Amino acid sequence: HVRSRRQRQMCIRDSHQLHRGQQEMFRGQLVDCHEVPQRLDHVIHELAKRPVGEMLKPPSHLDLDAALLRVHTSDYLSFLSTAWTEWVQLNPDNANRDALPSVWPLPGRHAFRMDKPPLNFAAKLGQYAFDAGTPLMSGTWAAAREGAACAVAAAQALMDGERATVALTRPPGHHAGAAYMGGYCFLNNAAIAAEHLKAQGIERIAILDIDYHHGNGTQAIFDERRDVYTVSIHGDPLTEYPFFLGHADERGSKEGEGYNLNLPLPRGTGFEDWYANLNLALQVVSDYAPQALIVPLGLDTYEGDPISGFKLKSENYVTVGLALASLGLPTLLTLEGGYAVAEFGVNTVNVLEGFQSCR
Ligand code: OKP
Ligand code: ZN
Repeated sequence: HVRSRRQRQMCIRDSHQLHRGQQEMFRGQLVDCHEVPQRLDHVIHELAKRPVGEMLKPPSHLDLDAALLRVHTSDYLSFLSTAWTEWVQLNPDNANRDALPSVWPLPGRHAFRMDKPPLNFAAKLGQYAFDAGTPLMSGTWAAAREGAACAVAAAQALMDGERATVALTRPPGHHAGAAYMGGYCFLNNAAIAAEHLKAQGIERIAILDIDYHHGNGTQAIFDERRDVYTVSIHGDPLTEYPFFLGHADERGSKEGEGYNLNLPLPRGTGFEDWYANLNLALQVVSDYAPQALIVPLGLDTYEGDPISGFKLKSENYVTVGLALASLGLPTLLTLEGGYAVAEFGVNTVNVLEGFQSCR
């Protein structure tokens, strides 16, 4: 399938600013959100100084609903689309408060009734969210949709012959499952991009997640699939969020057995050990011989990240970008975590410049 591809990267912009949560529940108290609009503003600012490609907006004619339904259940999407209205209907004062869940059914663990979904909206939030750290507010649905539109547009641009495309998404996506939100994520942008590529005839896709946190949503979505090989390098879930998935013995199920690889690393891991694992992951991806690579790109592996525990330095991200490009695959990057806000732009663009420098 080797065709001549343009070397250009293309970044897709969205109206992410509509999503600005106020506070998240963190160890028993509400703290200011880490996942803030300024993150992406720093990336856009840095891209203006060091352009790596064209900045495009997703076209308006995209069939976004069809793209979302390839990954998410219709009941979850309809929950998201009416969530804010229902939250405010619960209590008019809620108009100034973000929606956060506070009660959960622990599906599969107890005799809770899963066959009688509650009508109470506070309970519905608990049905569709796996943590209390993911505020949903008035602009969340619009921003998440725009982010997903960027992912679809980035996937389409790969189909149209780009060498690499970047969906500048926020909120992030890799923790969102087919029917749940959590970890600041609502729609799984990487999975949506993968399914768009599949719908356009791409048969084998690798997803290599290098965010600090395990991409539990993406793993779960493709758990029983061998046409999408999921790989994740992340903080060991014994001590790191999202805690309940991401161990090395999770190799995929049924048809997908052998098509998931987790590389958990201890808190405190520095670049040398992390990079050895990246190269291991790249070898596994290369052996799979996919037609496209999707990289959920988190910059929270950075030494200065306030909620994470790896020790990568800003200059290391150039090497990371080069390594990703060395596979020579059509590559789509989605933006995930990274909470050292001031350094987020430089670190992100370092990856993109490193990628660009590969000949
Ligand atoms: C998102 B991404 C618990 C809050 C814990 C959540 C971290 C989400 C990271 N209430 N923090 O992978 O960067
Ligand atoms: Zn993360």
